Amino acid sequence: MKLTRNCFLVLIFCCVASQANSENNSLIQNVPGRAPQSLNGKWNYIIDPYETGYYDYRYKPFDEMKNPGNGAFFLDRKPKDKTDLIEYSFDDSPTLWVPGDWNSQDEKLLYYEGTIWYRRLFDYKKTVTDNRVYVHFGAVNYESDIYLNGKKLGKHIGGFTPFNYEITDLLKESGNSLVVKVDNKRKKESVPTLNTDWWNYGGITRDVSLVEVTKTFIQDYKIQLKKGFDNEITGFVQLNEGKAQQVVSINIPELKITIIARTDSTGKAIFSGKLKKIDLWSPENPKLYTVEVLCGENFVTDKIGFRTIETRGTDILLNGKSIFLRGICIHEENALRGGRAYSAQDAQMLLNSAKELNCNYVRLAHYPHSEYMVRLADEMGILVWEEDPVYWTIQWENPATLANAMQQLTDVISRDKNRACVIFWSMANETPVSDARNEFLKKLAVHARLLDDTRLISAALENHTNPNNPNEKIVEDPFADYVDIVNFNQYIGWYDGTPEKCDKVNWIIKYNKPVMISEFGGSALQGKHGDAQTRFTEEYQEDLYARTLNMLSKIPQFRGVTPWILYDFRSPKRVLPKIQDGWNRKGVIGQNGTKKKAFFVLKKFYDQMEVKYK
Ligand code: GCB
Repeated sequence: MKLTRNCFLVLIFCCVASQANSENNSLIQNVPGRAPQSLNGKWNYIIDPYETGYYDYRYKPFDEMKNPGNGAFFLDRKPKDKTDLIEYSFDDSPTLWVPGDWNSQDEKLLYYEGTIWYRRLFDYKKTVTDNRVYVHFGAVNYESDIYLNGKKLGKHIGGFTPFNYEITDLLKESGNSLVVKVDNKRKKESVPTLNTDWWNYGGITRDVSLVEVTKTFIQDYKIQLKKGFDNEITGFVQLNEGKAQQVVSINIPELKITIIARTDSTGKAIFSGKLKKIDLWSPENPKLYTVEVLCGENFVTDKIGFRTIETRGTDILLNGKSIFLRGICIHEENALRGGRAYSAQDAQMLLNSAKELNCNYVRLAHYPHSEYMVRLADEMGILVWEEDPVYWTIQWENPATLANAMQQLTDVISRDKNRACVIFWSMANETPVSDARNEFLKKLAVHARLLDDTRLISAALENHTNPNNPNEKIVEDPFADYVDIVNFNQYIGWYDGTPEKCDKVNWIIKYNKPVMISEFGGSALQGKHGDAQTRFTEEYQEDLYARTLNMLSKIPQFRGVTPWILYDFRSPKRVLPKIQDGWNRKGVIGQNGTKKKAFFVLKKFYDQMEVKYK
């Protein structure tokens, strides 16, 4: 009996899933470049901690029923007459701003983790009858079920990557109801898992837009320098349909180049072409070329930079020249507002601060940040590390967890594969070594290389102390054999002794690869002063920075560093009253935007490194 019931449920689930997948819902490349219509703005919302609008009283999901009835919120019903019983109303519910997290918009939602339903009404008239229309979400944290005019478009898992659904057949010219059930409950099997050191901001945290495209259109493309060459571009153009023999052209007008290719039966055209003289992209010269991709009447324009990145022995070579990465870690948060960063202005604020430090590089921790960040980094000449949210302890042996991590990695690579600024794909942060974890990370690394062989693979690893010598620190991790750059986090002077310990420590790192320190730091409450021995003072943090940088400079393979972190950030783990009050204080800039003393130590070091590597 039990078996029959389970089989039945599986069947129903398959129906819903295959319905959603019957359209082509692969990611659309370069949404900002396709004149999208924004659905940002005020959305009505209903807080639903018991998921009353999703499950009936027998805990069966309404969206798996033939006739869900009046309880299903996604139907966005109104009473037909005065006898009709409907116990919710989007029309009379308050509004939240989209994009944005819910926690910082309403005090009673600050700590909320659970389900909130969003609804937005809109009209849309296609410019050409035959065209297709997609709805695109920059990111929704963490799980979302999406419905248009009462029909389910699909379910998306993962809080930091984009997704889109074709809505052509469901779209009306007026009165469309787009309903999104967002659930940010942390779960053991999720990526990230239950335990993190950042705020679990919930909501539709990035832009929502409608994208109108021709019936056959350029869904995706990759245009990059061929691995190992600085005078040849290669890549692909993918149509949304499996149409063969379609002529595709890639034009770079400034270089007077046109490359023609033809699609195969899957609608994919692979191309390559020589370039005569090209101005390579670099932090000193963030040159972006206008690139046009055409197929019949459909075309997309993008701005793309070309550069090479590789390692040779212990050097990182950008366009063939050894570089030192003067970096800083960044969370996707606007500290001044105390909420998720989501706009072009937020990205500008964060990257301007990194520039003020004289950075040529940022680590976007601990999950993919918005497309605004990487597009702006491309323009500003800031190299970028992007990271899969495989953080601390996830379920290494759970195939669904691996599939989830793999999908998030796939989507960020898919979205940002044309950005010159992105040089690293990071698989994970501070994960404990075990056979299962090593296998998990190896699979991610193999997958990332398969999707993109032009960038470097890394992960923020850990270090350990020689049991016979407390001043000997060792970096040794089986996954280090699979990365291009050995990156590790270390907190000598904060979690491990006091800053003077830095003066005594000797590092043993037996890898003939570039070594970077992906985190170091300590907390200081901005404006709190004292001597350098007093925890949480700016002086302590300043001293820790000076001694750490001195210590790290002695590592022969040292080629870059991203201290933890640019701005203070919210974390429910940080409960010390009057000092932390829900904030991790390791920023070199405080919650109010004021630079701490450590900021200037770091800047001075970066000024010196810039000269050294000129
Ligand atoms: C780490 C983590 C980072 C934390 C930081 C800290 O190692 O990677 O997410 O916020 O330490 O402040 O303890």
